[in-house]
Amino acid sequence: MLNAIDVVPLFKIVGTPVSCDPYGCGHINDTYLVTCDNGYKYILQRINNKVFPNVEGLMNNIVSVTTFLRQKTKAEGRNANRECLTPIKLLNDEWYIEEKNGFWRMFIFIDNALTLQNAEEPRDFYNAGCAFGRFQQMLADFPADSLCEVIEGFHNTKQRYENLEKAIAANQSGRADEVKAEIEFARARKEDCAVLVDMLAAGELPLRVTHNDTKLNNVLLDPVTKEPVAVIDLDTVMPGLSLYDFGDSIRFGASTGAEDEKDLSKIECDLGLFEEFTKGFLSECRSLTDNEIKMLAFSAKILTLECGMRFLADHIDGDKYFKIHREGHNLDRCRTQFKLVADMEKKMDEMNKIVAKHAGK
Ligand code: ADP
Ligand code: GN1
Ligand code: MG
Repeated sequence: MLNAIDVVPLFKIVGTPVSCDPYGCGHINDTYLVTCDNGYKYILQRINNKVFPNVEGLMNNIVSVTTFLRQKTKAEGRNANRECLTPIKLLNDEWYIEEKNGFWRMFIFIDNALTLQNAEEPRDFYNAGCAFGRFQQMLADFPADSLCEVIEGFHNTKQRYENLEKAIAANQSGRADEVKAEIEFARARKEDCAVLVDMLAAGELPLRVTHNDTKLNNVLLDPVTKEPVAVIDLDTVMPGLSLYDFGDSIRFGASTGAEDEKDLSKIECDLGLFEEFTKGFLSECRSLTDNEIKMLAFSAKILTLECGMRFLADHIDGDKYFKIHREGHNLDRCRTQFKLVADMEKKMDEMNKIVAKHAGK
């Protein structure tokens, strides 16, 4: 069985590795920063194989999307090693290695860039909006049908609702009775869960290539100018709705508190931050249809509800999916999401007005 440091020399790196330390705050993969004697740095990751059973499909997606983005970036005369996630091959020319301890892959470390867990100033969130809007715009002519669906129904909120009901029925942890209020909160919004899925099925919303995990900490910013540097964490890139990327960004980044804040009085949806992201996203992503624009504000509520239901289902399942760092961690996360949903419901008219203002409608 290999440890992270033992895997490093199997990749085509420049220099001799001198350290390999855990890095970042992701909920899914195990991430390490590798530093070499010559100053070169790399990100080594053990892919969470329980979450991503089809590692080959996942890596094929990442390689084809990053190759496409790198070509476009270079054609615009820009630095693709800094602005695009860049996978590193193994000595045997493969993109990942499977061994007893898991599946490993490596990327160039994008140095001198910030990962924020929350916006330090409103402009950071505007810049995140630009980054994700631009990401989607750049992939507008990428052949979507060449990508595999890495996690089936990832943002199918209707299916996520059904999964929650299944978790409640199975009650593997025995905790279902302790979370009656949260279960009722989700059940009261069952109809909402079907809206985007049904619009997609009816052809009222277009299928696009989307990121699907647009947390603020999945975009890197320049530490001086705070302008976007790169969009990272491409594990869930696959066909989806533009609304998934917009909604998930708002869920995480427009909250006034951390995703796992225990003091719910600190949690609300900050309309100033909502406006910053909307402005940035719409300035870069220019091809949205009228229906997409109409549903942007609503998507923020739905993606937040969906994530809350996923945390709740995982709490009831006994914390099998998301990494937890304390007892009840997933329940705390669920509660912040539901608090945000309730707040967004109150603010929906204002959110719609903000969208209309920046969409020029
Ligand atoms: P997870 O899926 O677990 O969230 P990520 O791919 O987002 O894993 O990586 C976790 C963190 O590691 C990111 O939030 C970021 O801080 C850092 N990171 C990942 N890839 C890179 C990279 N290529 N360059 C710089 N930092 C990175
Ligand atoms: C996970 O990988 P990370 O930490 O960026 C999750 C997202 C959730 C998010 C909640 C593959 O994202 O869907 O919204 O946690 N990723 C996966 O924080 O399930
Ligand atoms: Mg991440």
